[in-house]
Amino acid sequence: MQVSARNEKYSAKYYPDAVTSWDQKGNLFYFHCSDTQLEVRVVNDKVIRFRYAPESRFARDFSYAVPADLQDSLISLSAFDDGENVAIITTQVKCFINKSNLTIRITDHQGMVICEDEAGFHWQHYLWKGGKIVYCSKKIQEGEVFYGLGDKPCELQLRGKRFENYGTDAYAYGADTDPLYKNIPFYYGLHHGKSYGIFFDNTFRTLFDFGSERPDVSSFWARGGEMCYYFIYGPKMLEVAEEFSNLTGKPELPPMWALGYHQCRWSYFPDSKVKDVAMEFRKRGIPCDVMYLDIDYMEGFRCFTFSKEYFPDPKGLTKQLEDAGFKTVVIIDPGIKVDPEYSIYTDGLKNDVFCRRQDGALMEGDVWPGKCVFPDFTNPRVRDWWSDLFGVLIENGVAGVWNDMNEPAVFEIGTFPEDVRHDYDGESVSHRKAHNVYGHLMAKATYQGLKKHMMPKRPFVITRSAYAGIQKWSSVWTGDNTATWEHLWIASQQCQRLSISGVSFAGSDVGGFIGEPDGELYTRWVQMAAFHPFMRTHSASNETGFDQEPWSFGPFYEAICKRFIQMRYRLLPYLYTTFWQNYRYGTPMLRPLVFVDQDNPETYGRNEEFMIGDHLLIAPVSSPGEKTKRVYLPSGGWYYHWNDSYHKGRQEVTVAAPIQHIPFFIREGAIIPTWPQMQFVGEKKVKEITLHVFYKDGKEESFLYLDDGENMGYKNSHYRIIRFEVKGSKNDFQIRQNTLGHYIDPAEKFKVIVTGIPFDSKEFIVDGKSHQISERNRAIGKLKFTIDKKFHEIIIR
Ligand code: MIG
Repeated sequence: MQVSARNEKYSAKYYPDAVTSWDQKGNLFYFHCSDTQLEVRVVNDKVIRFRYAPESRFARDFSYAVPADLQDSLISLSAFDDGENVAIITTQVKCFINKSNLTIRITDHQGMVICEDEAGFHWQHYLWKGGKIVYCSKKIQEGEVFYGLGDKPCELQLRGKRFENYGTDAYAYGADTDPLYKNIPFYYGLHHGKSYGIFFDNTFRTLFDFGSERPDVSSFWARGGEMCYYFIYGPKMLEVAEEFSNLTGKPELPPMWALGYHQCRWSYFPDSKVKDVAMEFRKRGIPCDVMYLDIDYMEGFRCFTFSKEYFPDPKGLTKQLEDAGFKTVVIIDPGIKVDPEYSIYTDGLKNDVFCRRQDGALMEGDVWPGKCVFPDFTNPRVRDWWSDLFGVLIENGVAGVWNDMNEPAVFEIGTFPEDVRHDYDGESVSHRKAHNVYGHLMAKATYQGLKKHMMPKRPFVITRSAYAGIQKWSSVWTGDNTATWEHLWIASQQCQRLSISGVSFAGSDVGGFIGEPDGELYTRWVQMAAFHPFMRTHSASNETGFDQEPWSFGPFYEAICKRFIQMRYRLLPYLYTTFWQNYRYGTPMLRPLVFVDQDNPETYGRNEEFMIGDHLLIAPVSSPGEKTKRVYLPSGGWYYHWNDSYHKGRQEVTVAAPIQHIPFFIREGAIIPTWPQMQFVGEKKVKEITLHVFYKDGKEESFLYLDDGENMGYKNSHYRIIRFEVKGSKNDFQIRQNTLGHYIDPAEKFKVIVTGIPFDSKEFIVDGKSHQISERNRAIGKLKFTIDKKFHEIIIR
């Protein structure tokens, strides 16, 4: 029948037929089928991009994740046609393109299949919305597990589940809520100890299925746009993460103060309240670097204004805070109030910066200020316009900007209707295509604005919504969580997952945004967040007028929270070095256990422990009343922080977990740098850095990165990198260092504290000069001495 035939045509899925011809131009390959085409771009020896064009029409080659100047960098490349397949070969992988159906099979050089298509590329008409739904399906390999996808709140391992990305203001979400705020269409597969990544660079609504629909098939698809994805080979998961960062852009270094403790509230006002809270930190000796102003600092929620009533002298306020060692961060939402008296609105109209509906009317919607219009951040001209607006904030002493509501969120209707038009850097598209990058590009424009007005100081931006690659411009937080134990656990999953999705600089609202935690929950959250890259307490206003600060739960909990915030400050050189690794190599700061020990299937399903940096393993307590905690230790040897006991890895240990402790371990052979306790970054000039050294029978390396912590000079070799190597045997232990870079660090001494020496040591030799080991050196079972920072070699025997 006519009708059903027509239906069939439009509901059918179309699969590629045989390759009729193929050709190669350098590292680009084209495969022609009767009505489809595939482009294969070999980016480097581990990274291959596939673009599949139904009906042979490629889209514009453009990305909001991958910088346009990405350099292809290959060691070697060859290709041959064996009649059945075309094989593309690099030093790392072999990629076979099946000429009968365009399916892809990628193997390593031993012939092990890493990633293999099931049906591979296919598509469907999308009659109602236009364009095509583009698909790719792959075989799930034996024992394969999956990770990644940004801010998903569930457990780390994703097999058996299905997800979608469409940025959503997910107030009070739960562990099963999907989608959330961020859109990071990137995942890892791991099987037989080898891993790869798939980055599906498509900004429409994207979907991922890891064996939920069919148990042995994984697939991803989008409701529009192009089937464009990158295959990234590891085989180490950390290598996949680093390649993904290479592709989507590495972050800059944050100002060091942003690693400190942040205090936030919806909202602290008037200005006297902000000052009072800040001074309370100093009075109680709880370190803090940053105070936030939430929406009530503005004049009627008008962005880039200050309330005349509550913040009559913003410059005076930020100056007083600065004098006491606090930076001020203010919120900026995308909604611009419709108000003919408001210059940003009128100027925006004049410059035609606001989004329009398909028929030309402005996109209007209610947010906090009432009726608003919204800049089209997908337009480079609008981003420039927006970036100019930040002058007024910088002049008033603001040090960082917090972008909220940029999914975008709109009252009543949730988000923009799909017909809203966007420039999309010159393409003119509907909201369907721009939705998932709206907040991403707002953060980009904000970052651009801060840079423009703050140079040579480093900007600080934090955003709620994002697309892949956000790390280039901004940090993130996990949105509107609740004050429950489940959410403490969720925050741990989300921060780990964001970290492996390119976005290390992430944190949660400590204690929960919605509702009130009790002292125990708040304290456990502080203990965990002390080891997260971003640490901020934030909470919403409520009827009881309860404020969420480290002292809100009485002196018992205050003392514990204080101890952990202090510990974070002493650990700043270690944390900062971990930021440097993320900036320099794209290495995730937080690492799930599977990233540390991927040959060991015991780690695949572990959610409870994570590592920060190379050497610290943390096991947050996420249920009330816990007295002990079972912790799985990955391979290697581990020292338990609270009593220095040594434990072999690849086993579960049970440790005491009283409220005064968070279980944490240090890798054997590690050198953990710390510096003196401070109330805020830069309070004291550091004269001496302490090196906590942990004996290992064998070798291990550690790093210490130093620079001025606030300016951009590190990009021009104003930094110092110290690489330590330790080497231990049954009767001696050596520590060596070498350094790189031009920065002169003011600290002149290292205080060295060695733990775990198994032999009866008599002397330590520093660059050939021997020193006797006395009782004094040996206090509390550790060896301690202070030496010139420029040493080359220490031998203990
Ligand atoms: O509709 O600015 O996630 O951190 O305090 C709520 C007020 C808007 C949501 C953010 C939250 C912030 C709040 N915002």
